[in-house]
Amino acid sequence: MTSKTKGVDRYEGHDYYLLDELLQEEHLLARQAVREWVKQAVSPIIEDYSNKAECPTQLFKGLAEIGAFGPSLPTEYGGGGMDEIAYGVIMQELERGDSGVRSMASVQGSLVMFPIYKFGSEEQKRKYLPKLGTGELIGCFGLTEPDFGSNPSGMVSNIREDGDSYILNGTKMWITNSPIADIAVVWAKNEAGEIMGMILEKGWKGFSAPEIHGKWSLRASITGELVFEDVRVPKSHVFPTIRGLKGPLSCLSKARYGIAWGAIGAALDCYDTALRYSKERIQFDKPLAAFQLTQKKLAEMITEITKAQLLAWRLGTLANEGKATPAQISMAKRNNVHMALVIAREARQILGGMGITNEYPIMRHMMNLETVLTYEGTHDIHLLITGMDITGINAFE
Ligand code: TGC
Ligand code: FAD
Repeated sequence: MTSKTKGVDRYEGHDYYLLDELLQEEHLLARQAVREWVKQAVSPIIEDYSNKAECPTQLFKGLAEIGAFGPSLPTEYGGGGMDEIAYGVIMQELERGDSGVRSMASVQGSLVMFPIYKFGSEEQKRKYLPKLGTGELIGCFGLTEPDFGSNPSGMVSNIREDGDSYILNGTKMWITNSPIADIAVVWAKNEAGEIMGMILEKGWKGFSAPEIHGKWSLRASITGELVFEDVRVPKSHVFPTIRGLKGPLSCLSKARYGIAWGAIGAALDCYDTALRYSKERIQFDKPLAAFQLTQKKLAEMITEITKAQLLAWRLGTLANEGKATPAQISMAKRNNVHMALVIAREARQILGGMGITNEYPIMRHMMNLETVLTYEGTHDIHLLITGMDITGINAFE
């Protein structure tokens, strides 16, 4: 039996450079708790949910219980009160289970709770954050539009003032959790062309969230649109002071940081599966692991995983000191997601034909990682962010 034949999960982690010695007790405890939860709640069901293209919504409650929503936000506002490295290791363990499960936590914690915490009025924080932290309310984050993905500054969703309210019109596209969300953090332009953020509640007149079907990637995560047809948004639901693209982009920094850690989890699961399989599968009277070409693949995988772990750890220490820049976060997100996708492809080869089945997690991770490479800023957009940072020249336009 190899690492994870459907529903059986024998994963124990890999730490080639003894990086655990750099972690504190609270990080190790948090990681172990999430690892156990993934084995018990995610691994036994995830292949089936992914196969059916259905979101395991029952996991929201468990995610809240293990502290996966806003681990580094203050406890008085529904967060976990831990540091950025704890947040990172939690995302890593979740994505070891499935990128879609990590997405459930990323969106809730970093794209819904974080903006309300950072930009919301005290009333908005008190009203929403505790219930988001316990999973009693589920949120989504609407930035991307049908015609404005990589370039959100061009968005056409708009609000106009009308007495005590704003009237919102527009459409958001590719929104994780939107069809099941109770609230949506939405970004739209005011009459002066400034981007503003607001909190919408499900059921408001003119507000709908149809599901997007037909995804071959992130199939255990639900994705939809947000459609606004003359939606009346009370002024008390608008973030009072934040204006401009830096509002939503700062939420993306928080989520991209989590993905930089999360992607390592998917890579570790693929590596772990391939390593075990290669020791057990016999061809030409030898285990696959005895062939030099297999060893090359495995040795390169653990090298790349170790480099990614070092990048994430250093980024985490910078984030704890408040020094991690958006460009540093872009570098780690881009490198680590691409690393994971390359490893998934190599691991799939080691399993031969078995690698394409859902008896093993590899193909699911590989398909998921195609989304992770694209959302939260595409692979190329993050390269251009690094390019701009080191040259001072904007090559986007
Ligand atoms: P630009 O002029 O560069 O910046 C506008 C203002 O924002 C500031 N800023 C940031 N602030 C915080 N964090 C960041 N990462 C920031 N990046 C920029 C910047 O300093 C400036 O501030 P100020 O005070 O001067 O106004 O803006 P631009 O229009 O040129 O755009 C730059 C670009 C292309 C890098 C940006 O638009 C971008 O990152 N595009 C990618 C879009 C993206 O990532 N979308 C993600 C949508 S959400 C999602 O995918 C969720 S998936 C969730 C899941 O399921 O897990
Ligand atoms: P485009 O912007 O059209 O890009 C297409 C290609 O062109 C890419 O390869 C890109 O790198 C390249 N390109 C674009 N501009 C340039 C340039 N200047 N120079 C060089 N190359 C360029 N968004 C949300 O707001 N909230 C969510 O919850 C959310 N969840 C998502 C869930 C899923 C499953 C997916 C697939 C997407 C999600 N997104 C979400 C949207 C995601 O952030 C966008 O897909 C992403 O930002 C890219 O936008 P796009 O798909 O419109 O691609």
